[in-house]
Amino acid sequence: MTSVTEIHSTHIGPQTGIEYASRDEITALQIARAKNTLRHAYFNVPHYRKAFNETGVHPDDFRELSDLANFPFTDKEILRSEYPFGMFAVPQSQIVRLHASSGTTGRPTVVAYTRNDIENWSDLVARSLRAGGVRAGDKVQVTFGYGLFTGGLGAHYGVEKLGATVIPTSGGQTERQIQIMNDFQPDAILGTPSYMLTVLDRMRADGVDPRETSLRVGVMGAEPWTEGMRRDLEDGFGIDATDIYGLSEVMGPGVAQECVETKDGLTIWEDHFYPEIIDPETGAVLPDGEYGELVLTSLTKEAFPVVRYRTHDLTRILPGTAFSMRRIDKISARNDDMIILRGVNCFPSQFEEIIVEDKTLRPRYQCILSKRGRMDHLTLAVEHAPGCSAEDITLAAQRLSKQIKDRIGVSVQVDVRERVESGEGKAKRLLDLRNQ
Ligand code: DLL
Repeated sequence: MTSVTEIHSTHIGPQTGIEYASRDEITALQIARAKNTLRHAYFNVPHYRKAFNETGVHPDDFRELSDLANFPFTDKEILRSEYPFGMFAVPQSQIVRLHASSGTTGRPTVVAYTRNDIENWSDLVARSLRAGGVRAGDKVQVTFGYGLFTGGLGAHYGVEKLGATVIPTSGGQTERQIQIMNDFQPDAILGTPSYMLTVLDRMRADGVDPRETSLRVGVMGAEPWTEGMRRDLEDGFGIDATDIYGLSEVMGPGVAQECVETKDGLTIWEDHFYPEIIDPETGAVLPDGEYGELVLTSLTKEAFPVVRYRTHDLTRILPGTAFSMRRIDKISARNDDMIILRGVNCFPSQFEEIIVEDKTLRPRYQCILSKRGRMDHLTLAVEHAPGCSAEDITLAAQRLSKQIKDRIGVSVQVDVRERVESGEGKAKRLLDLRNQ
């Protein structure tokens, strides 16, 4: 059994863990582990064997990390077509857990974990939370949903592994969350940034000062959020808020995490994942520093290895700062959330950046795409702050549409409302009604 002191010596205090290893050591580890993963996938998952054979590559062709570019991509469509268990690389008797990601359409993707996979995942979430400012001995309220979604249980095991106390409230029931926060006095809270905003607003509406809670840090993720949203949450609760990234297909939360001391992007835990950035159009691998789509290869997963999984998340790779492992920039968008309005490409996060600057507005918003004749039409529904007059609302709408026109170059219809439902888990920022 790993004791709390051992966790301390690995992830805390002396900088001796793998996160601080030299680049050469990390590269050597990645080569050895990527080779194992390619062999494991090829010999145990029919899809990978077929795809490698069709591309004319074999795991033995892999000698250095750049060779990975010769291997085929994997995407969500492939995982869906193998629904439910076709991509598993071990017999079912070795699988201790299943999760699934709902996806917006059709079949979910089902992912599996062996006991070792759960151990590694818990270690990585513990490492992430530590980097994000949570400490052994803290009480941690987990508001990510528990169930097939990886957020709740993934965070839960990591909190325990860190040696902290988990308060598994799961998502929703905001009044109860606030009551528990008041009674149990947590030091840290984990959840989606949009839900954290809901909690903040509810406290204010109930006359509770959110800066008076026991909270010191928040570790938030599962959806894109801007620096402006971070400022709102940090100032609102009087906490440090850091960003946690992950996706079910690659593991769940804890693939990358922002460091509380630097808040300068998220360190990718490169001992377990190999990142590439590609041009989403051509599939070509781009050099570090250039923006594109993040592609991830798992390096240690047993039950569900993934080779060159296309995340659709847009970012760039940056050199390490707090750790020797490389970072990714905060993910501001997914390429499937891109809105093209009369030829101009834009993302919901660009609207968010403008919304958070206006104190009359709340960063609770939704982009609604519809058809006006043959043209695409975008309505931006945004919530206003409490206590606004009709005139305040009209002026705020005018300011916002002008700012959007000036800064992004598109015309949108702004609809300032008292409420915009963004859900209790991940906020759905884009509603596409064009085919209805
Ligand atoms: O959202 C896992 C997770 C849970 C991550 C809790 C962090 C915290 P999925 O439901 O499979 O898994 O969704 C994965 O969510 O490809 C991104 O588009 C988005 N996403 C996750 N974290 C972030 C983040 C979980 N920090 C998809 N910033 C990913 C931006 C994020 N987008």
